Amino acid sequence: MRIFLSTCAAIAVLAGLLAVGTASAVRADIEDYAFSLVQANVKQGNDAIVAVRLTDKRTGKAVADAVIFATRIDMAPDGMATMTAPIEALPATEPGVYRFKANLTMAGGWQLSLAAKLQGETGTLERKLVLKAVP
Ligand SMILES: [Cu+2]
Repeated sequence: MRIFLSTCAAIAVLAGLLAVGTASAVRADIEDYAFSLVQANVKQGNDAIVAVRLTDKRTGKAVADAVIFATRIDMAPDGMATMTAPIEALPATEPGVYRFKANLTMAGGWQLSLAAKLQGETGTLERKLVLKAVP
């Protein structure tokens, strides 16, 4: 009985360690990447181009070949969270830089919501970036 109990305890401790190790590894992976705006100000209009850079924070290097979705762009920064605009992906012209075309009809602050799937990483990287449309 005593042996049985201690074996169970050992297994429980081991399982706990494994669970903790897995959870922190997953979180560390996706948190190692960052989005940044190539330009914080973009020209207001139908064909506003928004470019974001995806980098690996551990190396500072650009990350190409990620699948990025611009899930939403809205004017939440200017108190107009319900004011959205159409946005579509454009072909990349530089590795690690992801470009979108948006119909930014109004000058002011816009919040871009991004979701990314990275090769070899579990989970989805979700970030929001604030840019400014200028006349
Ligand atoms: Cu607005």
